[in-house]
Amino acid sequence: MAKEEWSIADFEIGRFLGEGRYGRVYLAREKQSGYVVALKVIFKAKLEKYQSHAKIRREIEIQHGLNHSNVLRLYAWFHDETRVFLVLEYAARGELYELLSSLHRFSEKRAATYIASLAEALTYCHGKHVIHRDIKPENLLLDIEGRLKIADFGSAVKSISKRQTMCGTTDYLAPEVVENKEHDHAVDNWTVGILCYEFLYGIPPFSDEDEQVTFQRILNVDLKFPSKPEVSAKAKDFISKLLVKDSSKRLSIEEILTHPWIVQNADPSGKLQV
Ligand code: N15
Repeated sequence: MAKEEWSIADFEIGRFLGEGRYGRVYLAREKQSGYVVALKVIFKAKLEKYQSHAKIRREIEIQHGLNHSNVLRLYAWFHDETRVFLVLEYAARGELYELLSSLHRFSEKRAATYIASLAEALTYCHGKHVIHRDIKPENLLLDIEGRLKIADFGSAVKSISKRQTMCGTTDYLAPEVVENKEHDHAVDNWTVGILCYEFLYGIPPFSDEDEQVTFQRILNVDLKFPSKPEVSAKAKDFISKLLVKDSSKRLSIEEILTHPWIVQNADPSGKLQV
């Protein structure tokens, strides 16, 4: 599947997969090769309401330049009069979040494997100066082999996603984001700590019905490890070294990958069956 100019006529459209940033995502098949993809449809009218085409174009180009086994591929894009289409990698096992909901929590092996895959993806992206800033279970997908894929690099876009971030996912915000201070890729490392806790305990560490309480718990790093479910001392050590208020003192990505809990538990293939 390599071609200069694509059009919607090249694809058979299948079932609706979900609502992504800016648009709807459908299962699709490229007619010539039979290759199965996820096709995202974005209405230009909707884009105009929020931001310039140039900005979206830049974002597409960033995403298009990324090629890593733990980053969901953007294979191609094209447009017609009214719509922009993104030809994305199809992740057959769907959202990691769904798996976490059905299993309630992950084993240490499963948690460490996903965290290591996430760290590999972040190493790659940080190396290309792409900061994610919106890692959350909903943006993590699983391919047919059970490999983790980061689906959405919303780095350059602020206007629409900001509000959603502020009302939907308070749980994942780093202290420096809550305080509206300058921040860098250490924000992603904080989020790795939040996700790891959520994988092992089934709920994020600072959650509260009252968002203001969550903000306070984040700012105070009010981290508690319940006695049930039982989690190993090494896993708690790992989480404690990521959920550190001073961003310069958090484990670096390299230190994540060499921490004893990761080394001893992560499956090196990154592939896990359910
Ligand atoms: C502006 C631009 C550069 C953004 C580019 N990035 C994205 O559009 C990121 N994005 C990826 N937004 C949506 C998706 C997406 C890709 C959503 C869902 C899927 C996807 N690939 N595969 C799926 C998928 N597989 C599933 C299997 C079972 C149930 C649901 C599934 N969704």
